[in-house]
Amino acid sequence: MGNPCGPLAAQVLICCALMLVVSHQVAPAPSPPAPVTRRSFTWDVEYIMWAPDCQQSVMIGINGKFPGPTITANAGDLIRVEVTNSLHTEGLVIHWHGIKQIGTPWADGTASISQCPINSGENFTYEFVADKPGTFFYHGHFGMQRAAGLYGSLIVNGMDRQKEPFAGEYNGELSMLLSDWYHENVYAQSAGLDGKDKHWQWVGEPQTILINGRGQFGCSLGITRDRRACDRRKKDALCQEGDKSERCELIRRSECGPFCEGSQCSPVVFDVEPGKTYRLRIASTTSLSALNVQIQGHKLTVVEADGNFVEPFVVDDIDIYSGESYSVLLKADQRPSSYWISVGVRGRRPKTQPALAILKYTNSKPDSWPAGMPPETPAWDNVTRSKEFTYRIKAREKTARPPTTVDRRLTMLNTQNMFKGHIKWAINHVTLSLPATPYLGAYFYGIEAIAFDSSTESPDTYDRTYDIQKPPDGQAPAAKVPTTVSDRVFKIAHGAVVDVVLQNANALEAGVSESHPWHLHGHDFWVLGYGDGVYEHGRDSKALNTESPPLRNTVVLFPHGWTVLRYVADNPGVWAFHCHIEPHLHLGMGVIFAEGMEKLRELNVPREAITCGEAKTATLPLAPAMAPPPPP
Ligand SMILES: [Cu+2]
Repeated sequence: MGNPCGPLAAQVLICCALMLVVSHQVAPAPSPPAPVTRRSFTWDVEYIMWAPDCQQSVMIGINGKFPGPTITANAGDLIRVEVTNSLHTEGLVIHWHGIKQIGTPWADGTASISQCPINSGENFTYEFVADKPGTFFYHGHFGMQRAAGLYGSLIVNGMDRQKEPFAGEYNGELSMLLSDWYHENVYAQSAGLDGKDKHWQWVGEPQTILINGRGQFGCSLGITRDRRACDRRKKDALCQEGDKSERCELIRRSECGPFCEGSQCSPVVFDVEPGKTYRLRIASTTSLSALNVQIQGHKLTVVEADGNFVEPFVVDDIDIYSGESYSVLLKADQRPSSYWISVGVRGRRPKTQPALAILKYTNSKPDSWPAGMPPETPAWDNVTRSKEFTYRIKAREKTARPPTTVDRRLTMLNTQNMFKGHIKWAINHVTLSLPATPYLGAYFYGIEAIAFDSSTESPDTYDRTYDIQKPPDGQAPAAKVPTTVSDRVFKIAHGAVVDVVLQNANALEAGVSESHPWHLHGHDFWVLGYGDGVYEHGRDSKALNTESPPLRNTVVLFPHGWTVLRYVADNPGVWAFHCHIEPHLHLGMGVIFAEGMEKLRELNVPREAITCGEAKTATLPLAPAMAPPPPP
């Protein structure tokens, strides 16, 4: 496959044109186009042997390394990534989490939704504009490839950094990409999740939390359940420099202890200068775990969430769910020394040790470990504390406010269900299964009728007699709606203002309801509010925050509670909206918004992005279903 994108100028023009359509602004007087910076990358994606937590595993690497390279760009830059799939037995896509893909929905990197998976041995070029500054990341969005290690950081700075809010308040930047790691490979994980009846197997808790791709399994820097194993590793790590014996080489490559220099699992050390302030960017691409981050002896000032500046507030620690990102200001205002950074599990009974990193003042004693025990992250089941943190996030002054009139309201009941012996997650009793033909291609070529179930839309609400406090089998007969598996979509008209009420419910087990971080592609949304129990529009809508709701791309739905969000459907494309917990999405916890499809012909959709499944054979040669726009 060649470069799927049109010439640079055309690309930029399309984006600019769309942004103008979106904001309904009068076109400014013509001026020479600003030079666009193109940032190009060539990536080879393959399975590699790596020891992210001191234990050798097979994982997905980019250009031979894990995690993938960090992309740093400025807002307005054109990012071009040529990806070669060197995974010999499977397809591949990469999603750019937090990038809106304005005018380039085919570059969103979602298999079966925005594009065909890149075949083994083939390549594909993503080309898109970094539409705004923020802390983002990228990750696999096919099968469970994210959980296999396919991810990395994507940092977008403001076009003029000095004009960014808070720019004058920090001297340097630090970056922390959080993830979790399983020793069982993703094939075994997904086979277990797909299993029927007694063959169904939950993935369980991860073995290790990773910070920038590094962790220490069972050996949290000496604070370990198995002291002897830890000591053994420590001893093994004492290979002298220059010792080229096979044993030492092996130790260095894989089983090297956390104390061994140059190890793939040595703890991350963040160097800071005393008296300076840092913008610490934190993003989470965990497969399962909700996390809490704290730094011994230091306060954190939250200033950014998912690429949007928020009203600053000071905390001792932050909660972060998969799919979220934050920037916090960190002042190196303590005695010059070393301090622990702890990252612990929230919301699930932790069987995973907290991850540790070190904050090190530059003039502190070299090689000194922090004194004292690492800070203990809050009790895993203290949901009230998580809510308190989350409810404090408010938009920074000057953030765009949401429209006040709403065109469409969708209420989404989140349930866990049995379907023909399989455990699934469902939205309004429908569990998502993706079609072979990417939706975007189906619409582009006008073959929706054969590509997926386009006879009806997904249900936009649920039977209000459903008791969210009870498991599905405890429901009254009228509310016992059978679960179906479907690839239906919501068709959203271009420009519509959409409210989504996420309504949590009880899982299969009595008394259990889980937190779900919901992520929307192609958009930021305003988080209008949260609450416990059932959302009652007449009562609860009055208390929604329409004055300072934070803009985000991921939001948490708390157990047995509700979350309301609003977005403007101003970005034609087919966008996933789903729980960011990898095994939950695998079990069907998501919906599809086919948005502004009437505008699709205005986009320069590259054929190789969307030609597979029925699109390959339906009509040859394929022609777009809609006539191209007239020449200017
Ligand atoms: Cu979930």
